[in-house]
Amino acid sequence: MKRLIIISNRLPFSLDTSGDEVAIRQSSGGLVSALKGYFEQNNNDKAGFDKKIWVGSCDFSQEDWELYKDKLHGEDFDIEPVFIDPDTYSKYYNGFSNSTLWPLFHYFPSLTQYNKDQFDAYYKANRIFAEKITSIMQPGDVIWVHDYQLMIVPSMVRKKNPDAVIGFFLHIPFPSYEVCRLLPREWKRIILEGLLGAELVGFHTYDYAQYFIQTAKMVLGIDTQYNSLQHYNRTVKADLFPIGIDYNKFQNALANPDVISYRQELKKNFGDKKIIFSVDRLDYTKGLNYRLDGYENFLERYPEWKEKVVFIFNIIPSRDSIPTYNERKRMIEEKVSRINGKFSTIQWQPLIYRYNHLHFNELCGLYQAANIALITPLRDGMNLVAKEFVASSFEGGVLILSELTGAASELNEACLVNPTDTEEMADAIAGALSMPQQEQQDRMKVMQKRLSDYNVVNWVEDFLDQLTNVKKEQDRLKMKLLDSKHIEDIRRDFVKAEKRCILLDYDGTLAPFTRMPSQAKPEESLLRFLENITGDNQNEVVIISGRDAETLDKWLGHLNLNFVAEHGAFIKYRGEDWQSQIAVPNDWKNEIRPLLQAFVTRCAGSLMEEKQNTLTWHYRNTHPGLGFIRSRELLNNLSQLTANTPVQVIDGNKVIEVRLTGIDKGITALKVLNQYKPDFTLCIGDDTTDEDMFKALNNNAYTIRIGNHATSANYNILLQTDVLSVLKSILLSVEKSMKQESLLNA
Ligand code: GDG
Repeated sequence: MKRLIIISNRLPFSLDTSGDEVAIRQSSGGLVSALKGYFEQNNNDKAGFDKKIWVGSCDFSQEDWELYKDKLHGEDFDIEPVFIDPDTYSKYYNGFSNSTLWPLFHYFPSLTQYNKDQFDAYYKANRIFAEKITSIMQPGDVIWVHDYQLMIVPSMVRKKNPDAVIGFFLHIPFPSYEVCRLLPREWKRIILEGLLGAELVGFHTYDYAQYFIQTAKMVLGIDTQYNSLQHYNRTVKADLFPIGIDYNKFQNALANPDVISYRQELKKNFGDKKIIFSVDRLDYTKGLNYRLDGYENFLERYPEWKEKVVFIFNIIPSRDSIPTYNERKRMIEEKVSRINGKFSTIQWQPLIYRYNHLHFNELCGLYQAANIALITPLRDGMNLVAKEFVASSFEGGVLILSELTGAASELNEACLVNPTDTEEMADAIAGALSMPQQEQQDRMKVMQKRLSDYNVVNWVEDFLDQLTNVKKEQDRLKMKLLDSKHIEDIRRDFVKAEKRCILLDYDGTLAPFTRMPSQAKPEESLLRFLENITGDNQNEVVIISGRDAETLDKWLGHLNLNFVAEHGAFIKYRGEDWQSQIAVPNDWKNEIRPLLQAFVTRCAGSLMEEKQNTLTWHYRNTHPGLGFIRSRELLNNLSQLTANTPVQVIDGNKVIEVRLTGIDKGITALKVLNQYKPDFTLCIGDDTTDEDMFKALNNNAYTIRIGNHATSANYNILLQTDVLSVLKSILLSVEKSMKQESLLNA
């Protein structure tokens, strides 16, 4: 059975047990509106889920749940409530979620609290959610975690269920790195690693996704490529999925008799006055104060509109147990009274303020009756109200929208304003009031087309499709992963063979990368292993590296090994001297060296390495963004400088190398094999330069690449730290490997 498990902080309803009959009250809010839309419309969805389950916390006790759960059958989904004790819940929800993450992610660092106790409660609550998910999970389930309250859940679920399919969607903005870095380091790391427990992390806009990728790069130092992030042995994708609305629900409301009569009543009450409308949860991110200032500025500077316009200003109660929210309410109410006091006449009140929930029909009636929707948050992940107003339009209407909402990146035909610029807002209101009807309709049509083409069902399906694709991509890679059965097959051939050649790259394969190339000296365990296998005359072990001959001699020269230095410029067969493979003079380096030196100066942390036949620019220790940009510039410069020369440029793993053409590890590996004519060949490497070997050896060798890159090698090993144990299991006979282990442990 294919099941979709949705996880959000709150279940989409509450239970009212105060009367004789238990009543179910549906909650309002962006996420609930969106997902309910999907569940209701789409019982036979494309993804083919047989069952949908919603996991969330609730405002009823476990006892009440047991009593009333049967009443909840018949919904479009099953319900799995999560019970969190009130103290933890308050610190997790009012505390860390809404007094740390919410203000910070909406660019209100001055309102952000940093409280360890609250972070711990957030961690604990996330763990309770993760445990609940793990307890109901079955193989094949798709897990979709929602929003900022649950950012650690993906990694917690992953830990217990390594093969789980997990998606995460963030409904609020992801802030730029400069803002995100204000969080204490440990919290930042836990949160980012939490998100990277998912396969796919979704955002509303391109910018949010980019900020996330950059922050992950800066904080965790991980590798990224476009929108893929390499986290340990997994590839995680970050992408944008601008949330849609249930478009038809708002279009259908145009023909709903209750909505029509409410709309007509409104129109009758206000006569030919133009209606400006807004509805928001009470929240400092919504820019309510500036909006009132903007309206006041309009009334002052455009007196010709006096008595011809009315602003219906709706506030929906929200988070009233957090002190900041209550203070704001008082400030707003004072401002509303002041504006009304200043401009009202006996027959006209310019502002109608309401502080309560609206019935859906009432909301639609207001959307339809309004000439202008004034939606001006200081920050908003998306803002569904703007989209709902557009979907409700039937004879025009103008959307005035803050440029700092996610919706602004999709609704270009709206009048975009900066929400703090009260003068611009006033001008936009005046402009909208006198905009010709035809222009209003033209703009609306373009936006409506976009909203109906990508509605909430498309949004859900798009996200789930991408999630499946990322998982498939991971599985494809997994099929190449070297497992114990492959090891056994390779080992069997190794044992049978009379002459064996083992070609091993050094950096990133036998030794981990270090800050400075000179620090990557071989570990004692590696030296003992090499000594052990080279003790058998049937084995020819070749260290095939980009390193210079001197370093290889210094670190490994005392062993019974073959060496290839500088990718093949020099070869040293076992017991012989180094032989140069190059007949051309090295004066090309004089041209290239100054350019590389200039890039060292232009990019702090980078360094140039000069070998006899190679010049290398390393940028592993630079700022990741800057290093990458400079490397692209350098490649560009080099391609011009090396045109029509015998020199090639290689774009490696955080290095750019310049060396003579005709020298590569592939050609060199064939030379070595020709020398020894083995009946068993094993070749391991980690870099682009090793791909030459994998291709050249083709089907005549077992080839393995470290990391999860696409490769011509037969297999991948994900981590460099696993290389030695893999080599031991293949190359040491059973008795020898036991002896080796005991030697190592001695
Ligand atoms: C978060 C992000 C993002 C509101 N009051 C009533 C009511 N609503 C409905 C609206 C709309 C929804 O709630 C509000 O959506 P928003 O997008 O404005 O905001 P948040 O709830 O803060 O949601 C936000 C969203 O997630 C989705 O990803 O857009 O940026 O902050 O659908 O119609 N509906 C009714 N009565 C009300 O009183 N019937």
